[in-house]
Amino acid sequence: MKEFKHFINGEYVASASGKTFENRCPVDNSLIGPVHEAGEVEVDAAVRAAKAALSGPWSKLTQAQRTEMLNKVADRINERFDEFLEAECLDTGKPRSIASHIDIPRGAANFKAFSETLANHPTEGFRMDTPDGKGALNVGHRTPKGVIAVISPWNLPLLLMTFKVGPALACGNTVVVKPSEETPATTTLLGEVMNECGVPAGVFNVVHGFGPNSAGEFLTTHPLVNAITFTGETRTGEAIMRAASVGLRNISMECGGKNPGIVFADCDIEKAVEGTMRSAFVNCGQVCLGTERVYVERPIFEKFLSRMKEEVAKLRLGRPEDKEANFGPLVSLEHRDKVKYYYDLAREEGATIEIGGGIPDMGAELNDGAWIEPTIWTGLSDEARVIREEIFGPCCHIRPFDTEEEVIKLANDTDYGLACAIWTENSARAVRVAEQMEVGLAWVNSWFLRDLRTAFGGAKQSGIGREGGVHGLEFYTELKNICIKL
Ligand code: NAD
Ligand code: 6OD
Repeated sequence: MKEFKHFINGEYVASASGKTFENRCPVDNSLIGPVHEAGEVEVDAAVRAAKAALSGPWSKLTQAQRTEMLNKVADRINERFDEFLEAECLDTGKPRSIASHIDIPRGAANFKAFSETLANHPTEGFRMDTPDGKGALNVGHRTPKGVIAVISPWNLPLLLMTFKVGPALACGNTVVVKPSEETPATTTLLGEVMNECGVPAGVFNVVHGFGPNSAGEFLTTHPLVNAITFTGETRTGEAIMRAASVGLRNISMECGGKNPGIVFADCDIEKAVEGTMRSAFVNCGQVCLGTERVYVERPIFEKFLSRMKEEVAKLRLGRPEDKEANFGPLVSLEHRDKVKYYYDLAREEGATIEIGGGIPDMGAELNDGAWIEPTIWTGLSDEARVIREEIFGPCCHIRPFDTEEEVIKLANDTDYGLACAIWTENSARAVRVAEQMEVGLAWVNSWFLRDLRTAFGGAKQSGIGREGGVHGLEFYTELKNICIKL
């Protein structure tokens, strides 16, 4: 049995209160082990350790030394790949074939990509005229923002946490991470890697627990936290924004989505089916960028729908270690209740259930797990709640459209604005439509294809700010202008 402790000032520590909660594997609801729940005492200790580390050996490192250290962290994650893989798959139930291609490699890459991009980013400089004719030089100077609180979700636990920790540390900050209560394992393991790579104590800290009246709230309301970076639901983001407003702390928000897929009749239909299958069903549909609304141009609607149904029928549900399996359970029984609620609501709202719609019989060994069927609906009204609310499960609604103008309007008719996927072989149309989409990320003939130098984030209720590449610099550093009179 594993035990998940906090990682504070370079050491694993138990909660003073002795309070723990259970971490269960969603494959069969078996107990993985107890997780210590941080109270105000542990959160305060972690934040103070992070604050102190800002003026310790960490602050003396040059950018090049920091880059070298973070590269080592990336290498060490790769050396301990199998341990990270096992931990991630136990916590989430996802197939190893997926975690070994997405979660763990990206978890490592996040420590290399940002430090290298930032190290090569120029600083702004302006020479100005002055009345005495001698002029002045303005030079931008960036310093770390300070202690960064990182609040992360459960769907891609290592990947999404390191997407923030990587750039935060590359910019010279220190961090206190509060991973999701559902997935404490890989963040806890990362503490060992930090120690192995010589990252000074207090630079990387982890506290476990829940949101309200627990570690999440204690961390985001702590006055010594200088900025908060969050990934999770929009409603949680609102609560964190309220907490951040006290003391005027900066925030970066990566929140929910209700992303459209737009399939034009001039697409390569097999590519569009393959891409939409991934965007709707990979990671059991638990990807913020995932497609829950698919709009298909009428001439190919029937063919596209029938190809999607054929492919869904081929999905293989199974344990993470099952080499044939490409579809795992949802992250928890609680999340399954939420997704199942929407499956039932779809029926009530008049959907035609094209495939799926229920809970599969997985046999005696797995029936206690959080399994759910991959599902396709048609026939819902554009006002249905199933069309408007984020479900975060393996499901999509497919609806025909007739004109480009109509589909742009439909796709944008949402409070969210994270991502879209456009399928067409007409590049002029692809650009025209992409430019009109109210989203932070528009993919054409692809989905979740990531270049870590690019901006990542959402429009509307999907987020505030951009991270990725040099964009994190604005958030993770304080920019000072130094004006030198010549
Ligand atoms: P969630 O909002 O329930 O939880 C996210 C984190 O916030 C967890 O660590 C949780 O404990 C913490 N939290 C909850 N309430 C809090 C509070 N009041 N104060 C401080 N912390 C609090 O989200 P989730 O269910 O873990 O993840 C799924 C959601 O995340 C979906 O909406 C999905 O779209 C979104 N998401 C967005 C992105 C993105 O990049 N835009 C990426 C992944 C997931
Ligand atoms: O690829 C990334 O950097 C990223 N943040 C992906 C988010 C996926 C959401 O579930």
